[in-house]
Amino acid sequence: MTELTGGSALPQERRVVTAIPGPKSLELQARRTATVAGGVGSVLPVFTTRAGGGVIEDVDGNSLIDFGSGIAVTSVGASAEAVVRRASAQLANFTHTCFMVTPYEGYVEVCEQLAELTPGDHAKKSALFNSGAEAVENAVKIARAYTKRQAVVVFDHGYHGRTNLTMALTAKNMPYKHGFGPFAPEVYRVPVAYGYRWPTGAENCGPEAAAQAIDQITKQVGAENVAAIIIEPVLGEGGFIEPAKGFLPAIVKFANDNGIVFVADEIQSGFCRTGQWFACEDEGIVPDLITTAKGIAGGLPLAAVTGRAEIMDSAHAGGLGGTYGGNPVACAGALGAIETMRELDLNAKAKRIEEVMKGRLSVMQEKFPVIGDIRGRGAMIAIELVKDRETKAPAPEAAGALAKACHAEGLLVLTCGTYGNVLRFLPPLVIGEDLLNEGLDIIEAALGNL
Ligand code: PLZ
Repeated sequence: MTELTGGSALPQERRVVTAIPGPKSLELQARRTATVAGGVGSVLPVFTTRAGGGVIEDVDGNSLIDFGSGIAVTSVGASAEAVVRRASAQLANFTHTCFMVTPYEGYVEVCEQLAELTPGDHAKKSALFNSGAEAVENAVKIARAYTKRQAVVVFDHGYHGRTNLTMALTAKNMPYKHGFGPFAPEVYRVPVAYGYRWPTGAENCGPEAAAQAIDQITKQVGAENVAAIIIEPVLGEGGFIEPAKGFLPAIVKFANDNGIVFVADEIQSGFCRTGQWFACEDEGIVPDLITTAKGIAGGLPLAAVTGRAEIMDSAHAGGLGGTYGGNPVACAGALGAIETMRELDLNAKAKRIEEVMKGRLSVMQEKFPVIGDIRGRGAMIAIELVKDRETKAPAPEAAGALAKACHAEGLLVLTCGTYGNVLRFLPPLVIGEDLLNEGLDIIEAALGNL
């Protein structure tokens, strides 16, 4: 059990002893409402005391099965032994010097790991930051410095963050952008190969969507003005959309042919989440730059831009940085997380989670017409809910009701999608198979009670 859960000492069980949220959580929620800004939401206001392996314990003594991983972060669990050991040792030695003031080995080691693990055998360099949004912003800075061009191309349903530039890159207005403009200029959005909703069907979707995207870039922006094309190899917040086969290679070829920096945003899909170190490996794609965060550091705040050395080196000395970027404790956490991923072969675990989930979800799809589509890879799996399978009218109410029903039973699930109608499953990769199945039982029962 210890090995399976990445070293978490927590009992790996679901335990519901109060209503969820329970009385102590409700008390804390009242304090929170009085002092925490209303704009900061929470999916489920149960206040956490401990978390690890596949569970989250709350102040009322409940233990929830975790199908969220803190939005795809705690792939190794929320208290993985190697993360705790390395980060604690680092904490005792020093918390911070600022890498731009006096450097330390941990930062360099993380960059060495990134060079080894990311796709392609070219010379690579990295720069470290604090959040995913910050990594994406820096990828744009680097691509602009390298190409001496300004335009940035992104896709329908894309999500890249909440800072000003990344809000512009993010597709969905509510809740991410509404009322927060004006947004950064020189950002252009083009179609993505969303197979399930492609008018002429999923089989034609890849090449057709690529042709449309490339046509729009050429006609509306001009390839010679484009610094970067940024895409999530599996679109996360937009609804776990896997671009239809052929789409990504066509876009990469277009970027390569036109001197455009191709950026894979693997912040959600990276680090074993999809059963590979990076989701873009699936179609043999080698990005020029890759942005990572979330799963990289077992829950500590760390993000990176990694890419071709000549592109990464194009920003002038002193042009990239930030006080905390590559904090030593976060770097130690990352080295612990990567160690755990290798030791427990978490790519294999993610593939097994896919097998179990897709097997069970396809049986549910036969019984429940509300499940329009099952998709995703590894431990990044989702169901898209529809009012009826003919029109594919989105059913966000069903997604909300299902999430609520699961929460009441002690299963934490998240929703996503441009239409809010996708229920997504992102368990820690170290979750035990019994908990995984118990979670799926709860989803099945909730579907039956819709
Ligand atoms: N790129 C692909 O998934 C973060 C957002 C949750 P930060 N996704 C979760 C929310 O509602 O804020 C994300 C991502 C992709 C960039 C980001 C941004 O990463 O670390 O949240 O800034």
